[in-house]
Amino acid sequence: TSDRTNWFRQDRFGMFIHFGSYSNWEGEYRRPDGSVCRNAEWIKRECGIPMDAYEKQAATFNPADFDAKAVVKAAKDAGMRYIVITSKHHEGYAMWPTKVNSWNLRDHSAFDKNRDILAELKQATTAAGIKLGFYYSIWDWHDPDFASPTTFPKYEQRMYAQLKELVDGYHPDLLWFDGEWSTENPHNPWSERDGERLESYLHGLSPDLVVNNRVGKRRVVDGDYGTPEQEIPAAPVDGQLWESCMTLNDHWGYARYDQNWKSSTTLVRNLLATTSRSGNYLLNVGPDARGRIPQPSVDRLRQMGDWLRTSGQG
Ligand code: FUL
Repeated sequence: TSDRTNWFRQDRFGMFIHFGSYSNWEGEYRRPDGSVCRNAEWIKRECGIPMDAYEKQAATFNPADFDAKAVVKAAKDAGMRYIVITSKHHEGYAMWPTKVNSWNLRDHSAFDKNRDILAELKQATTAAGIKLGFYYSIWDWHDPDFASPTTFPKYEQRMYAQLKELVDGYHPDLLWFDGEWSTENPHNPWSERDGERLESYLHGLSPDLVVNNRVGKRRVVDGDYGTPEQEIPAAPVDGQLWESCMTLNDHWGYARYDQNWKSSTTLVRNLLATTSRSGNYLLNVGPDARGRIPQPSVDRLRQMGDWLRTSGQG
């Protein structure tokens, strides 16, 4: 319904957070032969890291400096009114204490077992009066049942169970799906029916959930809104709601070596270009291995907020 998207149509500007066990690599993998391979949230695949080495690295992940209040403050200072954080990226690692498997931040890390960063973010966003959404990748590199047609239904059941945990346990306002385009998926690709089934399951759990179009096949009828990536479309498609997601530098996840930051002038221009075409702008930050948003990102968010406030747009 359009009621469900009321807040989304008004709120316009959000913070995307790419944070996972990949963040612990900080963008660099030293191969056994000494050469260095660079990437961010795709490091496992793009650098061909064997699963045992990847798991070993995740076991040392300790984002002790993750500070939900500071994250929410950075978002609010920028004029952002919602946050979407990766609850599970393609690597399959859950950022909450899922009971579905042990490949998660509580059971497979060096992080404080009493902490739950999604719960902390929920509390901080609620206190600040802003919305919270979760990114969830349908594609999963870790679950052995994902890539075979005979076992895929077992994976799908676990995916449904994880999504129920997220919706019932954290009451997100939005779910941001991704990875439906995987060519490894035995449904090859994820079908319209898969998307429709998942969407109605989720709305059965929570009718108010806003869902992006990557839940299905990115048709206008899939989910509530379109998801152009790293681009600002000239015009909306068939009156569809849309949200353009974009990086602050050249990566979504943290990459220590990437200092190619967009200027705040460019960022404000992008925000205005997007909102003037009735789109939302979802601007990304990638916390480092300790869970801190890089200072150049914080600075730029603040500068955007300063501009919005002095120009009376905030
Ligand atoms: C893509 C992903 O493959 C990227 O890693 C990133 O999450 C982007 C927003 O969506 O599909």
